[in-house]
Amino acid sequence: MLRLAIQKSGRLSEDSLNLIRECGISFVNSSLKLKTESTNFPLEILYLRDDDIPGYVADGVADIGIVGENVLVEEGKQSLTVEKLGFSKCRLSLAVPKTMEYNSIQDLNGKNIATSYPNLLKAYLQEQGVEADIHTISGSVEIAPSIGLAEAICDIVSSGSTLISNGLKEVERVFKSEAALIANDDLSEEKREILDKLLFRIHAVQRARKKKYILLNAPNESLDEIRALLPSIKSPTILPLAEDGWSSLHSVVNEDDFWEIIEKIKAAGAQGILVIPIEKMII
Ligand code: PRT
Ligand code: ZN
Repeated sequence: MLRLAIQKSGRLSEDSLNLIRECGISFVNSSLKLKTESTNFPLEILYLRDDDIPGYVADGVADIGIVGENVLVEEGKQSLTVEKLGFSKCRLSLAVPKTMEYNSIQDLNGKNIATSYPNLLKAYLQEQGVEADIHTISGSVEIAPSIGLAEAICDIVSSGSTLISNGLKEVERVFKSEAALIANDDLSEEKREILDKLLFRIHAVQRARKKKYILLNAPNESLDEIRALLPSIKSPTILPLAEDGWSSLHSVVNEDDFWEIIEKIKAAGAQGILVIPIEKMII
């Protein structure tokens, strides 16, 4: 059985659990439990604080884990990374009071900066040739300037609204982060095999998230033009419609460029276009 550590309750929890469920792995989830076993896959889930996950995986208490890269790199455990998972995207940024005149990172020389990420910040300041005092605090970093604890902060930002509501402005991006799957580097052969099976499923889920299934009707004379606009996995499926001279075309498009493609295929004569989410995609 493979042991997976995920965050018990916080910003990573729901997306981590959803990913495992979308992989077809069932388990009873209870926020009161500290661990649970899957009923249909050799996986046990441990619920932990995110900060403890890299250490537990490094020590082999858990075999694999899901954690933010910000925590992973801060703890110097980036070598455990198996792959990025594409959710919980955020950045670690430097921010100063919005009234402060700020021209470049050099303006932070000699300043006092509050953060929960002293290692990431130290490395960044060194790289930039800035000498500042780092004041490590474990939470509520954004209020440090207003209570006179620090002149600047270095904290996680996603929408930026926390900074704005605390009278701060983002001035430098120190580190870009997203959730990552990590693994102990000394897994037994049996556990490696289970991890490979899990990764196979994760890839099928991730591939599907980026794609849409598209169906459309078109007059036969437009089909070549439409086909050229629709890169499909192999080649699109084309079926005749009951109405003479018309066909139905089925294909797969990238989520990112599907609006652009849809305008073009409409212009080329496509009608009755349906765009459908794909649950799993194995190629
Ligand atoms: O209790 P535990 O220790 O497990 O959880 P935690 O409180 O330490 O972590 P949690 O749940 O807040 O975050 C877990 C992970 O989610 C982080 O390590 C990041 O990788 C990621 N993440 C993504 C974020 C955010 N977005 C985020 N917005 N982590 C924190 N924030 C906070 C930030 O600290 C700031 O207070 O949200 C505020 C800023 O948000 P915006 O949207 O106003 O900019
Ligand atoms: Zn934490």
